[in-house]
Amino acid sequence: MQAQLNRILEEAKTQLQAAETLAQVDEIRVKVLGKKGQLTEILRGMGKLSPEERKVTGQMANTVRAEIEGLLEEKFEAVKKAAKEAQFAAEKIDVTEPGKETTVGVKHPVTITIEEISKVFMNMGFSIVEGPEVETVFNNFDGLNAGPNHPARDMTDTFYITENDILLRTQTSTVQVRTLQKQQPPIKVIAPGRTFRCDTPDATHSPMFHQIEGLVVDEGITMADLKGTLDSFAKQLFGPETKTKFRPHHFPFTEPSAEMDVSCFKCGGKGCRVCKGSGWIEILGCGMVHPNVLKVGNIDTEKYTGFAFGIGVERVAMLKYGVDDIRLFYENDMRFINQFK
Ligand code: 2NL
Repeated sequence: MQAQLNRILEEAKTQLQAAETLAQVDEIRVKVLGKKGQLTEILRGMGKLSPEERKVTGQMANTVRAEIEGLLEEKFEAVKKAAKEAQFAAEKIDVTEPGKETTVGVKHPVTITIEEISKVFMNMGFSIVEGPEVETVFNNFDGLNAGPNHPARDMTDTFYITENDILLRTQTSTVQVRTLQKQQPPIKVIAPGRTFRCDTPDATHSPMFHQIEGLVVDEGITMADLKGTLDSFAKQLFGPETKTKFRPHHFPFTEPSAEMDVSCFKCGGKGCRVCKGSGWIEILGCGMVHPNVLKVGNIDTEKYTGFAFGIGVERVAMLKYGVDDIRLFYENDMRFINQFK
């Protein structure tokens, strides 16, 4: 029996030396110390021995058990440590390796232009208002004094969502109609955003484009406020030397109405390609708000007057950056977009 104990010990030692995983170590533990293990069997068979033999063998069995337990514990720790080291090695990060290159985007020229124009008006005390691109026919036409027979309402000029009530806004004045209905004067807002018209795309037309409209309503607002505000805007956007001139025009929502030209920022007014030789560039439409439009917001037209204007964003961007085809703005060709860094 003592020879057997020695063999068990030696065998356990050899096997433990070869073990590489926690599972293998545990397998050895079960084989030797488990319920049906080799050492357990020996201890069970000790009943048949004489008292002296039992004493000696019992002592030896306990020594062997203690030694094997110690070896198991040692190997268990060693395997655990080796596993952790292997994991560390596998997950090691080379901090000297060059990073992955990331490309930083640029702002779209239309965004840059909207931000530039908005900044000028914000510095003059205007707030920015926004509204939905899908609108009611009332907010887009009737509320702006463009009655049922106005030509812009034609199916061929406007994208209708439903036959009579819902459309894609053709101008951002819809947002100002909403403002007039929500808020009493003083009102001083600009409404930048996307607008839609049934146009076949060419170098100067796109079915989707951007507008910034402005609206001021208060006591005692006159054409002088309109001219002063828009002249100051032109000088801030195109430079302090810029001159402005106002030509009579017609819009259903303003009376009187005008278009504003700025002296050519390229040639200073002498005449060049940008201004097509005239020295002037048309930049926006404007006018004194029609009383019928103020009435939509239940505004007392005896007490309050106002002025409004509309600027085509792409047109300003094309002029400022010398872009000769509006479609370039929507093609998402990075060779074009990256030029506006
Ligand atoms: C243009 C002309 C214009 C307005 C827009 C407006 C808005 C309200 C009341 C009155 Cl709520 N007018 N907007 C006025 C005059 C001209 O835009 O040629 N835009 C590119």
